[in-house]
Amino acid sequence: MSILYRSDAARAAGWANYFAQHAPDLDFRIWPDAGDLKEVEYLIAWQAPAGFLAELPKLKVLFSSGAGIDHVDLSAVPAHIPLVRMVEPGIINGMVEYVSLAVLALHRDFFDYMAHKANHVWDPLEVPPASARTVGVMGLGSLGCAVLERLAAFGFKLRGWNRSPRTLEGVETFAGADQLQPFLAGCDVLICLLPLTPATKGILNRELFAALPKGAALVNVGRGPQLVDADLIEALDSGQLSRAILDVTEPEPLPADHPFWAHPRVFVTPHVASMTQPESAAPILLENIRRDQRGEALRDVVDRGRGY
Ligand code: OXD
Repeated sequence: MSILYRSDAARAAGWANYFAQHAPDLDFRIWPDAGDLKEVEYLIAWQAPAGFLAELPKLKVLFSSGAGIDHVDLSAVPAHIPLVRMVEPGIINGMVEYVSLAVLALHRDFFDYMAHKANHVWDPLEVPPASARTVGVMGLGSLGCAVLERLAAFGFKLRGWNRSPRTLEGVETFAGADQLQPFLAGCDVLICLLPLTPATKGILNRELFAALPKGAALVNVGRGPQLVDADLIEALDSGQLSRAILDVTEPEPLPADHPFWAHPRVFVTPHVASMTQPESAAPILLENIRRDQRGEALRDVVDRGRGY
C-alpha cells in the first residue's frame, strides 16, 4: 500500500513521521523520492501537474493538501477517483484566529491607531459595544461555522449567507442569490469564506459593495479571483467601504506595483490565514484511508457538480 506526498516540502517530515508511527503498514513516500509510480494508491497533493495522474494507474484517492480544491484541474482527475478536501482542526483553528484578529482589529480601530502612531497622535476613538456591530460571513462550511461560533463569544451580531439554506444557533442566516442583498444590507464587517467556483468568481464587486451599509469593511479569506480589485479601490476611495483586509489576492504573490500595497485602507497578508498542520491533518487523512481500506464511504469528498 503506497502513499505519495507531493506538496509543501517544509511540512513533509511531519506527515512522514506520523505515518511511520501510526501506519507502518503504509509505504509513505515523499516527492521527488517517489519510487515506482505504478504502485501509488493514495496521493496527497496541492496541485497535480498535467499528465501526472496518468502515471499513477493504481491511484484510488486524491487528497488535496489544502482546504480549497480550486487549484486542481478536475477534468484531469478520472471520474472514478474521488478528490477529498482537507478538513482538519489545524486549518479551522488558523482561520478562526485570523478572522477573529481581523474583526477585532477593525472593531477596536487598530488600523487607525497604527496611522496615529506613525504620526505621533494621541486620539482616543469612541468604541461602540460589539453588540452594536454585525459581522456577516459568506460561506457556511466548516470554516465559516467555526468562525461564527468564536465571534459569538465577543457578542457581535452575526449573519451568515450560503448557497443552500443552513440553520445556525445565534446566527441570522440567508440563502441563495435572492437573499444576498438583504444579507449584505446589515453587515458592518463582511467576511468572504466562499469556495472559488464559476459562480463566486468576481462576486466581491461594485454591486455587492453598494449593497453593504456605508462604511462597512471587507475581509477576504476566500480566494483572490472572487474580488474585483478596481471595484474595491473605487468603493474605498468613495467611502462606501472603510477598509479591506485581504489574505488572498490575484495573482499571488501580489505584484510589487499593485495599488493594494500603497492603499492606506487595504491591509494585505500573504495567504497565511490558515494552513494545513500535519500533526492534526495526518490522523484525519489516515482515518479516511482506513475507511477506504474497509470499503466504507470516504469523508469530505468533493462534489464535482458543485465544485467544492
Ligand atoms: C487552502 C489554502 O485551501 O491554504 O488550504 O488556501
